[in-house]
Amino acid sequence: MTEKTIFLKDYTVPVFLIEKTELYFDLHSKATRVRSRLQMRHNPESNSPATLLTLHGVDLTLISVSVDQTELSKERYVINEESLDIKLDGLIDAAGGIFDLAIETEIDPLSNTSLEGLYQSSGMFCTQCEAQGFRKISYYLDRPDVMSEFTTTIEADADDFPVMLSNGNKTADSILANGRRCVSWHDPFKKPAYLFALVAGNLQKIEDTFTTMSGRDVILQIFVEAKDLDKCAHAMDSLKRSMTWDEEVYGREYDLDIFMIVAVDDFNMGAMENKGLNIFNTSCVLAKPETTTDMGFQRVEAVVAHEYFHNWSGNRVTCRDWFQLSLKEGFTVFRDASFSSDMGSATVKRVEDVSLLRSAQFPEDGGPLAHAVQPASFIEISNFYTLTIYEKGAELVRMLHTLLGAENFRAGSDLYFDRHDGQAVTIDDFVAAMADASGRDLQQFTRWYHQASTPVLAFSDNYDEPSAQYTLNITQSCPPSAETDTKLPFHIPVSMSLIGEAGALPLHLRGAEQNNDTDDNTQTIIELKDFEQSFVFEKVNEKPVASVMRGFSAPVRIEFHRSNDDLRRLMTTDNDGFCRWDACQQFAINTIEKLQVQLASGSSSDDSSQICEPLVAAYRSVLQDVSLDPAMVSLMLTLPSLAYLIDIADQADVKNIDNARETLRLAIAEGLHNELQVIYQAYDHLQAYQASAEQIAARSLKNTALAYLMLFADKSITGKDINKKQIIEKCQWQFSNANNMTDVQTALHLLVNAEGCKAVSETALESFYKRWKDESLVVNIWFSLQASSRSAGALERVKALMGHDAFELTNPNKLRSVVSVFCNQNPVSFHAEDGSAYEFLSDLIIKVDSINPQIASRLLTPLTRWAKFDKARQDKMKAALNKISEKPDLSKDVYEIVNKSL
Ligand code: B3K
Ligand code: ZN
Repeated sequence: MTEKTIFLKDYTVPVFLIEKTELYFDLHSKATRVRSRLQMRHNPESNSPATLLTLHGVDLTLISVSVDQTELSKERYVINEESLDIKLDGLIDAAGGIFDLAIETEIDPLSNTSLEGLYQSSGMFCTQCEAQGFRKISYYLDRPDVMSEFTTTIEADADDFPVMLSNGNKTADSILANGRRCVSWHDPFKKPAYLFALVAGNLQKIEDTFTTMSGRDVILQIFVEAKDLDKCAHAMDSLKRSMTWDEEVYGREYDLDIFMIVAVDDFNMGAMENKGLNIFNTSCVLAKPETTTDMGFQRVEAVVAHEYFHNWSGNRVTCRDWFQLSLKEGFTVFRDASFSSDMGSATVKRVEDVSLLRSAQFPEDGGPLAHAVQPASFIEISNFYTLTIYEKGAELVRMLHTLLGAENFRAGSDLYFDRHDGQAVTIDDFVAAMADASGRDLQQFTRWYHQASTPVLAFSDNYDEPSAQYTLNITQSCPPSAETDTKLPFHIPVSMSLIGEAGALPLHLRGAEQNNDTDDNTQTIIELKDFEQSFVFEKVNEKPVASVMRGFSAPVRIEFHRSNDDLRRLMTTDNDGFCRWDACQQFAINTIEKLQVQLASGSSSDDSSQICEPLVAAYRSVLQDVSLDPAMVSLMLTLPSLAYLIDIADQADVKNIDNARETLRLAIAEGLHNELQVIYQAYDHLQAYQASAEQIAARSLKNTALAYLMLFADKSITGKDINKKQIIEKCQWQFSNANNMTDVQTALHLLVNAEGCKAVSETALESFYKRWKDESLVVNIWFSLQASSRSAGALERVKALMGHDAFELTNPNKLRSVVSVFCNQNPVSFHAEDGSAYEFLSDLIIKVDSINPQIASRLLTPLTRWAKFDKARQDKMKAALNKISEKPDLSKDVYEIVNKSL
């Protein structure tokens, strides 16, 4: 099988447009009838004649087609696997090119396990149309540059489906002669089919109102199963905060009279921004302290905001074609990240985002699936909902914000929305609005959208004491990738300061105009445009340590060889929170790399302690700084993830990296035992739960301390007089008595991972399941805890979990919490030498592909990273990929990933 590649360069405008779309759904589980009436028009901008109309359609049974109320004979059309060709010659008025098209199709929502199109899950009908799911509902011009005014009527059994929803405002509700109920909705805003939504189910709702900046009242509703009504308040609060924030920060007001959110358990991703009717994975809407971790609360807030913000960045102004996906996703992720940072701690949010980039987006950008933020081609667009499109895309928007400044950026966004309201546009249009509003030349900047791979910035410096001059040299390079071998230099904002013994020094950059707009003359943004540039700072009266890429001002790899003393100065003195944290990370990486060499050579553990000591000492000073936000301290104490350490290794010896990392963790646990105990005690008090930044920070630091204390209790042989049993009892106490899931989950995780707590952890796992077996999202936590556990026999455990009653192969959340967690968060077991986990994963992917191709394709990611590992593992990983590729009838999704990664 070979699948067709679609290229951006082949884009042409649609031959036909659809002015109005009227849909009638006669809902039945196995045989839903969809009748559409489309007001069609030949597109005056198209060079093709109005003789052949090709509509998209997949897995549809065609019942009838009529043009201008006349049913077409079979000779008039051809049904292909993914389209319907209709011969129009002689049928329509060629001059005006306007005609009515009526199509009736039949679909089977109950058998639709792909969770794309219209499907029925736990009794409820729901849709997912982005990117190309509408074509599984009806024949249509399923492309984002065809925007239409939708009217939707739903007919269904009145008792089974008390709630029947679609986009826009409800216009009619009646009981038909046949006893079924019939509800109509009208959406006045033209939209592409990917934003269409329909829901019918037995749901309950919470309701609120929001008064917009111009004084209009909007009804806000969240629909869930009755048992989940007590978990909606946080999402509703988040929604109202998002609406206010978008008015205040972007001047964007909501436009319909009603905004609805529906939660569904079987969903391929987090949520979907359908116009006026967002559909959410339950995991991104439900939250209450007893069942949801702090991270869960934050995710709900972020996803609610993200989907709401799409109403402007995505819906009012949408994408011309799917190559422009990052236009809406990159911009919207940037918007939701700014929102989260305004709602909580900006530095913490930044550190979390950079950690995600480094541990997951950098590997993607350095692997066989590297693609530009605006890709040039794809086989299956579903495969391009990637960290590169979302997170790197957001970084590009962030760089524009940094380069333009907040005011010009806002002017650019106003211009973009004004200019393009109601249109389907391109990334170039977005950058042009930014350039026009600010007067900045962004030509070179646009290379960021076309050149894949993560650029590397290498810094070196020199301080000349007699002349008080400090020189910073920067070179940029970018590894080759499939789309482009040689890379032109990027336009990169490098935010920097010089840190003296007592803090940031005033800057006098040679050749630069002094920036008088701001009082802060200790920080500047250098704009790098060439492969190599040097910058000379004058009147530098002491040897400084450069603090570069402040706030992580560009998505690059940073190479800057610095001494432990320099890193320690940044850790303790830098006034940029991100750089303080990053200095910790670098210090830890240097230490882990030394440990790896030492452990591989088999020398004594005294050597290990010597290697660890400088970092432990630096941490001690961090812990003494009472001015630091506890969340920051917690982040600083958290070592770089295994995923990131694997990514930065030339060839990753996972066991050796893991041993080194664990050795360092133990050294910290031993060296800072007293300090950590003080911290744990200081924060260990019960209080009424709030998902506030302050409380989240406190819990985070307390639990980081507990993790080290437990490691100490479990592994330390040097601790003499300390009562280790007491620590384990504390952990057990926290597990049994905490009033929130963050503390309970942490305690259970620590018990499960401690070697000396087998019996205790078995009992704890059992009681946890017994208590929460009816809460599907909590059961997912229970699954994840076990799938990620470091204890021996992980693969067998995963297989057993997949046989558990609560596991369902058709539910993406379950697959994610068992299989994805095991493959991505348990690297030591996943990369077991015998290759058993690779084989397990390939067999599973083949099975899942016939159920849900999008999920199968996502599961492939860890196998695509084979180049990082030793030859024996590479061979086994490739064999697993080959086994999949040999399977006939693979989905396009899996086909594309497997073939590109081999
Ligand atoms: N736009 C959707 C993602 C759709 C994914 C389709 N495979 C959610 C979001 O980014 O907001
Ligand atoms: Zn989005």
